[in-house]
Amino acid sequence: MSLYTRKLLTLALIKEGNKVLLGYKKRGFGQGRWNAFGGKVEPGETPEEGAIREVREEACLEVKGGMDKVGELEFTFEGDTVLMHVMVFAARGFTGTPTETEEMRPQWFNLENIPYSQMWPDDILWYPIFLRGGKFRGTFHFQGHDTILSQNLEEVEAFS
Ligand code: 6U4
Repeated sequence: MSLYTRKLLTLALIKEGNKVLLGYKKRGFGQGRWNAFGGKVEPGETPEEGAIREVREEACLEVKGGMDKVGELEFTFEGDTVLMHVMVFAARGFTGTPTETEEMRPQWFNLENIPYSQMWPDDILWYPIFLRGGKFRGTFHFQGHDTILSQNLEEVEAFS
């Protein structure tokens, strides 16, 4: 029996040409970092629906054509019984103009200028897989929010 309480979360990646859209998180979990968009999956919605809703709420964009599942991540934190199970999706398309909300300040970044030093420390490990069109599965155990104590990351062909 696992001692962890699993929480299902989403992370939505928006890429267009040689740019990715990140949001500067103004409050909540990951505050002060450039994050992808996402949050808790609500009762009655699928993870993909949850990711689409978060993009709408946090970036003011409407996802078009659905999303592809590109990653599956698990995060645990030393001394904490919560396991964050994060399903990572990439938007196939979108409409609208990224607009600042109470929670996030969206900004486009060139792929050569992704601000990894101001992102979660695991991001620099898996973004390159996503950016070359791959899929990934990873687990990261943190001490605080800055130090990865142990990790496992693999590129996968598909999700079972
Ligand atoms: P509310 O709904 O305001 O209480 P909030 O504090 O905004 O929640 P939450 O829990 O809804 O945060 O979502 C946390 C978000 O952070 C999810 O999209 C997953 C993402 N996330 C968590 N750990 C991460 C990590 N190590 N690397 C990363 N994203 C992470 O890139």
